Amino acid sequence: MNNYHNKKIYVAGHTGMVGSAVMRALQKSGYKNLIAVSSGQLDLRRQSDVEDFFEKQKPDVVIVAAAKVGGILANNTYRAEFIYDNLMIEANLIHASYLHKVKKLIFLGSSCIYPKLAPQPLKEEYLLSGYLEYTNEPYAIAKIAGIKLCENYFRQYECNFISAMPTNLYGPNDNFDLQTSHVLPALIRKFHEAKTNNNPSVTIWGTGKPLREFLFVDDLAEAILFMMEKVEASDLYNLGITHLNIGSGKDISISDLAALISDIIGYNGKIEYDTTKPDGTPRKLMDVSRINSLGWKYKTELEEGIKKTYDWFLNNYIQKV
Ligand code: GFB
Repeated sequence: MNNYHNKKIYVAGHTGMVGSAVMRALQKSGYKNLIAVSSGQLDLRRQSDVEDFFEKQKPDVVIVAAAKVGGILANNTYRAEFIYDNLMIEANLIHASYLHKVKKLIFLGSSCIYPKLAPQPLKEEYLLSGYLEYTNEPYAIAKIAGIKLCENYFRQYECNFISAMPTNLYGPNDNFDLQTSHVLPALIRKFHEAKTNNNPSVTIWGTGKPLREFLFVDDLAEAILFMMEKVEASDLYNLGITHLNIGSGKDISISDLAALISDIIGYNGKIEYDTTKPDGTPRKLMDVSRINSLGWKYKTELEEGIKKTYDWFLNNYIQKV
């Protein structure tokens, strides 16, 4: 168990859904020495600016929650940005952390790193065992590179840098833009607006057949603190694994998710499917037995998490018409 309570912790990407959840979890756990800087003040794609920041701030722990993220359409549209921005952000933060002797770094990826048709549930060992899903290949390649950066900065420089691979996340401070968001927040907004405007139907993308696993973002934040305090690089790499899957271990079809969200919001109209939009990976359920056996398990069931996210949407995001 590492006690970083008097150490300086830098949360890169602190204003995003994951970064803000990590800040909440750190503050709730009594961590006081936190540093954060907005993307307007520091462009993490600029290597010299990142190294100047580290020279000045000298963080002891770095949590890499900064990334260019989005749903299936954003990934498939801004393909160059998803690979370039994420490669630059992670390479600069990981290299600067090495140069400035950061004691612990946690890198965040996503379950899309796994091959499109790998056996389910996905074990950590399945990484790089097959072709990736086309729609999010740029993002996945960048995140796989981040995992490999952490692993090899451990092997060559003994850096205590580890990677967490969360499943599809949702929760407060999510992105509700209908073009760039992930499915769960998009459906919350679609069903809310359809109910408010008495629309006869809601159109969702694809066939509704794909299955997705979901994890409430505050549960992920607790997993990140758990890994910061209790998982060392040597624990992982000497076991022959390069990262830990973080998820609920349960998945649901997009159609059933839509029906659940519609029911929670109280919408009574029809659900229609726009099959011109991509389905993406048919399924990406992760095996989370490793992190569970180490001592972390998800807490928030999907229905409860959707209700909490809808409440946040109503109190913080709702478009005043
Ligand atoms: O959440 P999502 O955008 O990303 O889409 P992925 C999940 C599934 O929901 C797809 C369907 O089959 C979508 O077609 N879907 C239905 C919708 N209606 C909607 C809608 O209104 N909006 C959205 N966005 N989807 C992402 C990767 O894949 O998963 C990222 O592209 C990242 O890189 C993320 O890994 C976690 O789960 O398919």
